[in-house]
Amino acid sequence: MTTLGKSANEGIKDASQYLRGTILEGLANTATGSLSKDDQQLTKFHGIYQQDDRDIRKERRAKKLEPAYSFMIRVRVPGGVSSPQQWLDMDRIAQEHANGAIKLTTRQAFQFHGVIKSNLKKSIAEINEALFDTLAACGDVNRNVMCNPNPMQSKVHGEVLQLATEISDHLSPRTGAYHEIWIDDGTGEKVKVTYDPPRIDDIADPEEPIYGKHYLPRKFKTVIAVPPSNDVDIYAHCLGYIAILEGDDNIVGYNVTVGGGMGMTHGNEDTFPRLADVMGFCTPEQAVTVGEAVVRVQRDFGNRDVRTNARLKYTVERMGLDAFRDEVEKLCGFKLGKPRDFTFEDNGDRYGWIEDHLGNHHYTMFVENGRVRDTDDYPMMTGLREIAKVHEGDFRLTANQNLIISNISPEKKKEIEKLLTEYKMIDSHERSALRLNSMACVALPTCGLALAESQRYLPDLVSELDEVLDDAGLRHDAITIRMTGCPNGCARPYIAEIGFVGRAPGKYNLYLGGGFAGQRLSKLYA
Ligand code: SRM
Ligand code: SF4
Repeated sequence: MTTLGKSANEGIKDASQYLRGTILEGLANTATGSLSKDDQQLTKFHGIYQQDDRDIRKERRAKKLEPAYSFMIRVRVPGGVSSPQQWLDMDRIAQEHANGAIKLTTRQAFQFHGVIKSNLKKSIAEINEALFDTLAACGDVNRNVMCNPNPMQSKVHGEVLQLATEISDHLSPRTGAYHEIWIDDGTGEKVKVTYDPPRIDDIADPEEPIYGKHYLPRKFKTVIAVPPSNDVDIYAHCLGYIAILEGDDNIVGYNVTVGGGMGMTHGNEDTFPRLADVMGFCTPEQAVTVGEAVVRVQRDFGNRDVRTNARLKYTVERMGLDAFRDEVEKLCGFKLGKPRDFTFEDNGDRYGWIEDHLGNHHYTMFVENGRVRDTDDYPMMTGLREIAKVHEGDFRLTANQNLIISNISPEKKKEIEKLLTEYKMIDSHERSALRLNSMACVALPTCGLALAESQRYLPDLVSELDEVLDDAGLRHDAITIRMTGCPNGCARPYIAEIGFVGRAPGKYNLYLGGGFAGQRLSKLYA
């Protein structure tokens, strides 16, 4: 059992009755569009953030109105895979309950913005009816598990996707709070949530056998990479698995990485981005147990007093990799193997058409900053809806905020191609290589932490840089460029070749020199 840490969030978790708080009462209060301060922390565990439209904050204040509150909902999509029906459901929820757009995030998830309080419950219920959920999409728990969306090796993709789903299920919170609050089963009775039992037998808390009532000290992120692609940016995450292959498609195990993270605070030298370390090797059968052990070590050794130093990267930095590995091995009851050789070549996506060994086709399209919406000259959202109506394969969200229309049979290819052409998506990747390797976080107007613009500004900056690149003959040279509206690093700017990090409106720190495969941190240049 963890002891109560000094950081304010620890007290909120402690008093929350396993993430219930007073969320139900807050939803019923129609006098305000907001929830109480403590409940705002708790709803994160349910995949929900309270926000307000920052573009009109001043105007509302002048009129003595409360801020224009609404909520962001993050949908958990293990491995980023969605069926066409699920795509249609997300599209409908965006139109009916949110601001009409879908955001594909840097962690292979869907986000809806602008959901008002009275629409929250039906949105979450409909997301669950679509067989997705939002539990643990945010909060101090293991979040959406990412994996390489690899369209080329379908057997390998199948295996890593299965592992991503298993880890995601296994590390999900067990509390019945989510179902009680958001999903009425009509009986008025508390919903009993059952999952597979923990693999490590030290159950201190029957309600939350893996996490305990204080959950983790901070957010926790897991990814699976398949070399030579590092599209999931494994070095930026708490826990990672690097698939080790023998032959073309035989996964013999995984190198396990720990301790990556991007977030820092301007002016606080105790906070910093950190690349993950390779800790050892495990077999496919051991992978979930190792994940659970890493979570438990972070649960017990992470810093619960100072929240800015609570991420796993600081735990690994403080303990040292060897001591951390010792604790993990103690819990696992077996030793990790020596890491195997691997090589990453890049962290970008492979655009355009690819045919796999089964003869199926996959189309990776560029979605600038993950913003799926219709504009006057680019009806992308409508086009994807029309494709989803006839598509029989799946959609895969990439960790670079792009989209793969996947598993298109040879018979269906012409029909999909026609729709891609009709809705102007067929040449989505006919852009400069700089733009194709660009990424920006949401920032203004919804993100409460943004210090500067990001997704609304980077496209214009890239247009200006394109002219410089054209003059230099570099239009087709892939260079990663990423922008964030604050130092939290949601678009992983510190491992891009060019990174812009917001300091204040119109002001950015410029970082240069990250590795093309996401394997090296950049340096502050100006
Ligand atoms: Fe993030 C907080 C958006 C990926 C590091 N992030 C936020 C919040 C929720 C702001 C808040 O706390 O109020 C942002 C909501 C903005 C909005 O209006 O939607 C936000 N983060 C995003 C997304 C949507 C950016 C995007 O444009 O795609 C990404 C959602 C991913 C997902 O589906 O789960 C997103 N955030 C990341 C990443 C990238 C990654 O994980 O690969 C990072 C850096 C890696 C890491 O975790 O170190 C990241 N977000 C943060 C941090 C800093 C954490 C830290 O260690 O200090 C915060 C702030 C916090 O946690 O206190 C944050
Ligand atoms: Fe908001 Fe900062 Fe994340 Fe951008 S990097 S979405 S500004 S928290």
